[in-house]
Formats: sequence, structure tokens, C-alpha cells
Amino acid sequence: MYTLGEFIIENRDHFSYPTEGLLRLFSSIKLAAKAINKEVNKAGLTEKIIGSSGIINIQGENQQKLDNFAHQVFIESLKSRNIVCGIASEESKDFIVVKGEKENSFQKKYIVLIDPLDGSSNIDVNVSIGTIFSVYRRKSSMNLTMDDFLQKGNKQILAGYIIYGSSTILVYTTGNGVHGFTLDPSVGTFYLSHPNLRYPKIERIYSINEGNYSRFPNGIKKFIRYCQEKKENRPYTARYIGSLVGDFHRNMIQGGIYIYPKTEYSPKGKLRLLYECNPMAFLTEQAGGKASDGENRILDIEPLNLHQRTPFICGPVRMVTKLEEFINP
Ligand code: P6P
Repeated sequence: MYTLGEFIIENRDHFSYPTEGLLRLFSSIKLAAKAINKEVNKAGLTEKIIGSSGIINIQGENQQKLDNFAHQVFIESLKSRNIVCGIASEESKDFIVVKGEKENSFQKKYIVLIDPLDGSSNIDVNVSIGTIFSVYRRKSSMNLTMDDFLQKGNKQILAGYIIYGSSTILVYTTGNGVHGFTLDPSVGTFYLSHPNLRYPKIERIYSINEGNYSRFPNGIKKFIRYCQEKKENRPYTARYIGSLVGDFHRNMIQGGIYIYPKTEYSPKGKLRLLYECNPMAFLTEQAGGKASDGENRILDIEPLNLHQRTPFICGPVRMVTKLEEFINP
């Protein structure tokens, strides 16, 4: 069985930039994932971890202690490999410049955007949660600017997530397919378990928070009724766990659409473009699917600010296209 490191070396031609840089970047992501996995697996036992930190984060959300822990672990791990020049995190209002003796050298030319622990409201009820990461080359040659971070999703060079569930799986793409690696905690190694992940031909699932039904635009309501009344083949199944990484991972493997549309509460949608939707959209397209805001390809959206929100739909091409037809009759 390939380890993650062996797979990267074996497929070095997948990377349009030196494998050495990627290996170092991945080793910092792997290290952080293992540290977070350890705490997630015992969150119920450690009073310092479970529950709210009492801090309201920049999103106005009640920051869970594990959110903050995951943020700190990723920041420190990414800083330590001397490969990243800047980081943007859901938990940090502004981007973080990674100072270092070789700030403008060859090494420090990647920037990373992360949602350190997505779905953290599920921590206390033991539902799968995840880390989402997105990597770009810097644009600036000297000091980092916001433009280094406000790049379209189609400029990503690496994107992925770690899902902390019944097992811990790291899934990534560099534009050459989607590959999943399962952590063997007994030896602390990620092994290739899901090579070339792709949406299956059978479309079975629709994932949306139907509790917001009365607040959805009409096109969304029509699509939900279509899913419920679908007769040909077999009716769709509704599955929604309120954790993007968990819903996404299941739908990519079993065949389903994930929808977080705009609502009265979230007129621009709830999910963030840069460190949630863009990485998930890159993975979606690489797995043979489609990702849009209902009208526009997610990866072509011009970002205007770090924490910008967008309506988000991703899944099999036919399901997403069908929903777009309902939204734009
Ligand atoms: P709602 C978690 O807070 C998150 O950002 C995603 O992981 C998840 O899919 C969504 O929000 C759930 O939001 O409004 O349905 O609870």
C-alpha cells in the first residue's frame, strides 16, 4: 500500500511545481491532522477541549475550543516547514504573514487558506468534522498583499480536506484526479485507500437543510419537490449532517448533490468562498462533478474579501445542471 509520501513521489509529474516543496507542505498538513485527530478522538474526555471557548470568532460564531486548537496547530505546523509565506484562516480576521529568514526565497512562495475545523458545532455530538485547505502560489514578489489571497479558485495548485470520522481520511487534488489516504493511527501513517475518487453514475442523495425550506428561493423549493417526487429509477434519499466535509465526502462516494443556497438569513449564502467552496469545488470538478453558485462556476468567481460568502451547490453534473434549470427557468 502506498503511503502519502510514496504516492506523491511516484506521481511527481502530477505537480506543476517541485515535488520537494509539496512534500514539505504535505508533511506539515499531515502533522497537524494527526495532532487534531488525537484531540478530536478524545474531545469527550478532555474538559479543556469540548464545548465553547467563550470566544465569538470573526464570523460572529461561538468558537469551539477545538476550533481554536485546530487553528493554532495548523498555523504552527505550516510555519515550521519554511515553505509557506502566508496563511488565511476562518478563525483569523486578517491573513497571517509567515516571517522568516528566507521570506522571499524560492521556498516561501505558497499561501494556504484553511478552515481549521469545519462543522465544529458537531463536536459535542460526535458527528464527523473536518479541516479544509487550499493552496496557491503567491502573486507578489516582495511583501505579501491581500491580492495574494484573493485569487480565483481556478488558480489553486492543491486543495483537500481531512475528515475526522469513523476513520481519519485525507483527500486531495492537484488537478490530476482526487485521491484519499486513510490514517493508520497505530503507526501514524496515511495509506492510499481511495485512488481516483469520482462521482458514481447513480445519483442517489440530496443534501440541504430543509428546516430552511420556507426561506428558500422558489427554484430551490421546486428542486426539493422534484427530488421527493422523482419516480424514475429510485427516489432520491435525503441526507444532511450539518458538516460540509462529512456531507461532501459521502456524496462524492455514494453520488449526491450538496446545496447551501442563499436564504433570508444568509442572503449571500453561508459558506465561505475562499477556504470552503473553492477547495471543495476543485475536488468536485476533479471527481467529474460540477460546482456553482446556482449560476456561475465557483472556480471563476472573483473574490472581493477574505471571508466572502457564496451560495454553494456541488455534485454530479446532471443533478447540479437540473437544479440550475430550476433556479434560472
Ligand atoms: P446549517 C458548519 O457550520 C457549516 O459551515 C458547514 O460545515 C455545514 O454544511 C453548514 O455550515 C451547516 O449549516 O445552517 O445547515 O446548520
